Amino acid sequence: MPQEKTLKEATIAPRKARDPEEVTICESTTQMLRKARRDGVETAFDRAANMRACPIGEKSACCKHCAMGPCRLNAKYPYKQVGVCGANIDTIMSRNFARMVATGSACHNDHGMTMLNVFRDVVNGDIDDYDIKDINKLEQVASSIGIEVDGRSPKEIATDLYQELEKTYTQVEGEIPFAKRVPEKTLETWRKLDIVPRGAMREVMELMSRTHMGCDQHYENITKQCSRTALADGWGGSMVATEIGDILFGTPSAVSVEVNMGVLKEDQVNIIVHGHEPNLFDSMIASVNEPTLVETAKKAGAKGINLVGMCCSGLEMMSRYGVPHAGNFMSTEAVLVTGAVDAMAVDIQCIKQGLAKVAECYGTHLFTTNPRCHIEGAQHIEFHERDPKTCTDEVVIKAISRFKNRSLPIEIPKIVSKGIHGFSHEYINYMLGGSFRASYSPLNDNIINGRIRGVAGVVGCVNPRVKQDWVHVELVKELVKNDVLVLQTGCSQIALTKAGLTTPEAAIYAGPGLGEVCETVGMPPVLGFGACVDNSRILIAASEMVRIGGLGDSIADLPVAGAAPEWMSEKAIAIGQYFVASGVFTVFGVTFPIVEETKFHKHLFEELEQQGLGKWGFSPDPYEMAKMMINHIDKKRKALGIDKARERVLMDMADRRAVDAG
Ligand code: BF8
Ligand code: SF4
Repeated sequence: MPQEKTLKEATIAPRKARDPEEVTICESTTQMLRKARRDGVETAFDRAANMRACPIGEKSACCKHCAMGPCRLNAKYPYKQVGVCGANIDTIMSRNFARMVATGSACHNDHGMTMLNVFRDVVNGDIDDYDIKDINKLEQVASSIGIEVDGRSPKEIATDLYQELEKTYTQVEGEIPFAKRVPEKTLETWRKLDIVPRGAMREVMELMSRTHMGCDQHYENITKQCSRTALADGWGGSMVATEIGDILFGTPSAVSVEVNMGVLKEDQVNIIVHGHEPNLFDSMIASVNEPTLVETAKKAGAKGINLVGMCCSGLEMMSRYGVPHAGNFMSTEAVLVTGAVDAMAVDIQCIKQGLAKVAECYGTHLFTTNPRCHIEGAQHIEFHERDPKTCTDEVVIKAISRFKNRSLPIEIPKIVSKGIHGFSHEYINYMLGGSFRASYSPLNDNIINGRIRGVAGVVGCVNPRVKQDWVHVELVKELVKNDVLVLQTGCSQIALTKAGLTTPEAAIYAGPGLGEVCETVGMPPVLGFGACVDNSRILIAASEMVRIGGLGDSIADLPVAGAAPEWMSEKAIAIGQYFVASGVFTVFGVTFPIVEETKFHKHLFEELEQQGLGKWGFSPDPYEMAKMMINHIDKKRKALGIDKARERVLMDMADRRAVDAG
């Protein structure tokens, strides 16, 4: 049996082993980590237990930007030393931080640009396999940046939209197109600080150039370019990815979805798509529904072909089509341990190289599909948007043959959580106001009258340095208990779904004010917005709250806060920086890559706010994090003069309950 042989060959005895219950609260992952241990298979959880985070790198106190170094400073005495070139701790840390922002922004922009290229090819008739699914959205996006839509054909509008949005990437002077959507006062602040993005390629290039040895050596000036590059992500590449995704694949609206490893089916061919761009997934949906392939699967003894998603690819398709989702980033190796996955197809970003070894152990086909992402040991079948099914059909065929030859025992955790997802900005408008008076006014009203204390975006990764999902879940429970409405994206949204907080019934976790609103509208206290690029939906929601009025003139005035409690990726740092630059207090957990009590730290954690932007915060503790966010929300309520309203509401409700009880 070739599969048995590979399983034995790959056997690794972890040096240090932590109890699965200690490293995750996800029951499926726990069960699979136990099985992995029995099978002698290693995962990132084991590697994290055996790889102590480098204490110097963790605080960003080292530099390897030239061969006079690498230089490392002492994080305990940061100002005692400088690098060989004389760079001090603030320069070294801000340059390292800048490169994280540049990489994160580059990732989202690269993704957005791929989407835009597909859109161009669809409009020009060079691609037949995709189409413009949402004409309404096309018109909305076009008119939001000043493109005439009345009396014009979708093709005319789309052609102009493509040409305009291309500037998001390629423009060298001026302001990116979606700057037009930024609330006026926020944009004014950016102009004053000279941080309005020109074009993403230029901003990323300039940030990389500035961080070369001997170039920009003032942390404040580096931070400015960090903001501009990060804003080119949030209001640029990510926003294009979201909007074009909606135009091509449909704008999400509330949909009930099954999440967790129990969505795998023992008697079916199981295929997982993991990564970030929706193109591969959309074509995979077409392939698994291809009658000849379904027939082949049946002939191989399968009841059918079961397609599920993971990470952000999964979120893209669960929000739009209700496709089941098997789990977040720290479950991608664990899911292969079920032995039930016949093929996993990946595209870009957050794809652990460790998957190749685990896939080999269980005889799962691991396919890379994107020219940007090959993995040693994985099979590469390149995906071309102009001919997408050649790749996805082949993945399905290989998956069927693996199903036919399954020889290892299969163990699928019987755990599934249902949740409601697909809360696009457009759907929230409709949900709150109905189709005739779609509006954010009810949201603003409920914030002003105090039923909803404020809004928090809780987003981002999971990280084996902390207990998987736990920080997310505890933080969100604490926030909703205190009447803070939570918006979610990314791996966080999956963590909360598994914990049961994305159903309308979860209103019982909410405080009395938020609970009442949830019950009236029939919505969960935690609204899933989708993948990480869909953090741009949160920016749009915040802008809409400003536009509707009553909550200040800029995003920085709103009673809102953000958090990425289990972050790990450079994309998360770029997202954090664009939220901060947009005016949002943003708290990160796990660790923060800066030495405390340094000038650069003070700049990010205090001074940016004084410039009219948001600011960074840090705490690894979910309760402390919630407290920081709630205090910030209350500070903003007070500044808006709406702090008293909340006291009245809570008193009213207590009175009402007393009356009811009577
Ligand atoms: O972009 S939340 S682990 S999957 S980086 Fe990655 Fe983090 Fe998950 Fe999607 Ni986002
Ligand atoms: Fe050292 Fe300066 Fe070179 Fe960095 S750029 S490695 S601090 S000499």
